[in-house]
Amino acid sequence: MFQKILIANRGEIALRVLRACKELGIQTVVVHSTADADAMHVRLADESVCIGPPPSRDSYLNIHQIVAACEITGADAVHPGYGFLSENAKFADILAAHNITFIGPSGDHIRIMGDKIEAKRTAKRLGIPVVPGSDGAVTDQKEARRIAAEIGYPVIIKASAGGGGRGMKVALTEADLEIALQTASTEAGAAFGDDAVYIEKYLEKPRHIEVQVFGDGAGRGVHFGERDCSLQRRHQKVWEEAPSPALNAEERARIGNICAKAIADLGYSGAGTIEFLYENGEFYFIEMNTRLQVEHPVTEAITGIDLVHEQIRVASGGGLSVRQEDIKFSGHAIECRINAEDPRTFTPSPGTITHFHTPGGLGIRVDSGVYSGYKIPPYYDSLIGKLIVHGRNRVECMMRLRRALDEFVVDGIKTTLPLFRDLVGNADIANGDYDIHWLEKYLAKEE
Ligand code: MV4
Repeated sequence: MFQKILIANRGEIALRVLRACKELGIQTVVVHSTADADAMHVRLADESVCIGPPPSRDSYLNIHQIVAACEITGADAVHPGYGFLSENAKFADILAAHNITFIGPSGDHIRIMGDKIEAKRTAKRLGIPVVPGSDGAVTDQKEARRIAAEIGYPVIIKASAGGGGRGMKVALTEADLEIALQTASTEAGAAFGDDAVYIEKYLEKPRHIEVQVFGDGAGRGVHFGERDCSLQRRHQKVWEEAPSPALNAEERARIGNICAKAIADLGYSGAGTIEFLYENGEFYFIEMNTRLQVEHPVTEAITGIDLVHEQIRVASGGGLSVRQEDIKFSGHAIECRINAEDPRTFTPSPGTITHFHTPGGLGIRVDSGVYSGYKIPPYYDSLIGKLIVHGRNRVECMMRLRRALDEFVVDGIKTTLPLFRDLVGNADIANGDYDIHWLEKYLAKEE
């Protein structure tokens, strides 16, 4: 097991990883920018190293500074959290070259999944159902027209270097195809330095359902069920739940087992998320994330398993603590992302939190790095905390969530709490009847 882990992140996820390290008796080092000197994770860590000025590229993304911090403090592993360097293959490779363990998959597996064309090809080879479309990159208009005619309109053009919604164009008919292909490719070249694009059948009203997987790097793979993350705005998830209200146990086991086997065959190590669009009872792979995700606590709530413990165990060579048959699903969990934003326009609202009071009681978890008197710096993303509620079933979970939202107090800044107080009372949400477009349509109506 590791002696000392360096946490290369900030905010609630730095605290989340710190808690796991403490439970496992592992010493902790955090790195931080000058803007985060007063952050909770800096106060609670055994050691801290200031690695630069506020902009991320000079601090949380500065690989050399982070490696130096490892050398100075004698850390034997790095947990990257999510965002920042968590899916940076070069960072994983550099750490390996310094004999420091990256708590995550190999640089090669990160690289494969970062290239969306290569990711899709790999998924298909491993037996995962994918969205019908081109076999690889599409370069000329004639080929694009042939493929689009074959799969049928509407189609979507996606950047291979994109992901998370960046660099996509929809063509409703052949008349739109030429411009869609051209603009997608030009935009991808400008944004990512890679103009490769591919074509897929455009699914009009899918849900976003993702499967949590883990590999031990030695040919074993397990799944921890799915999360439904359809409630999002501009590709930012807002509300996530497990299990998905749309699936039954048989569908869950079928897609879960396909994913677990794929992870085993790939020789994948650590936590991963296989993302699908789900429409008319079918799953279609879109992307794989090679990191721990913001919404991992809903999976922890329904399985009772600490996923950060598992990441650390696997990375240290101790293997997974569970076999597939040990993973049992119990009840329902919902996560609300509390952002320092206007609840309607989502305009960031940094500033000082004058009063912060979190709900408690059975089935309530709040992951947050903020406190009364904390000043939210304007340089980073606006997530200030997550409310995770667990109940024996979805109805109980929703009742408890409504109560928890009533107890939650965040004064001094705007937050997304009022939006969640509206959503818990909405009939579609109560019925689990929503797709990836639901929230944006709802917000447009409310204006
Ligand atoms: C799609 C799609 C419809 N059809 N692909 C957006 C994020 C990126 N991960 C993939 N995305 C989409 N891919 C096909 N073939 C619709 C989306 C999409 C979306 C997906 C998940 C969650 C929210 C979304 C919002 C808009 C579009």
